[in-house]
Amino acid sequence: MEYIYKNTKIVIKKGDITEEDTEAIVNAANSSCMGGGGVDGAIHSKGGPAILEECKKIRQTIYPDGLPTGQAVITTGGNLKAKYVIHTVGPVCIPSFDEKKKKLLRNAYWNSLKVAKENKIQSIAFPSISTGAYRCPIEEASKIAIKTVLDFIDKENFIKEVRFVLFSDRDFKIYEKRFKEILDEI
Ligand code: AR6
Repeated sequence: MEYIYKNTKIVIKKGDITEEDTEAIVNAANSSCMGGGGVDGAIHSKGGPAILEECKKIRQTIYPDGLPTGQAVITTGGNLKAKYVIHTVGPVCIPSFDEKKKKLLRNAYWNSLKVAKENKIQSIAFPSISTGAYRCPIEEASKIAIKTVLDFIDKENFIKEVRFVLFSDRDFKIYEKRFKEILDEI
């Protein structure tokens, strides 16, 4: 589904984020920033070694102890269609998804958008951060994802398009339902 929110096109779709042609795609990374499984593994594998090279430089310079949860950094997109990858780290929701974790998930979306803005990026695609290996419940995480993006647009109306790219039918349907509910509340 598509919706225009204050000049920004919001798209909710099912797909593989590594195929997206937005200027940037977001990676649900871990704090090592050196790759992993899930969407992270897919991005590094399709994007090629140039992404890891830049991640290593980031680790050697600004984040020697790793990328803190909720922060975001940018690298090349390597061989991907997207010119950039914005790497962020969501919270781990085992054993619980408490208020602190919710704030960290919000920060992951917010800081990814902030990095996009700083780099004058006009379009961005997000996966469902933290709802895979990090086990945050997607019913609640989807609400945080969508609300944070709308809040950022309210504050910093800068971006032409934001896509939420969901890997399964189930996740796609949850996001679509959540988005409609949020729009009804506005
Ligand atoms: N395109 C879009 N979404 C995808 C793709 C893809 N190609 N592949 C998986 N997903 P996860 P997390 C979905 O586990 O929970 C990694 O090992 C997936 O179905 O990738 O934030 C990192 O290195 C799920 O809905 O990320 C970290 O160690 C969503 O992406 C850790 O996992 C997120 O699942 C991060 O865990």
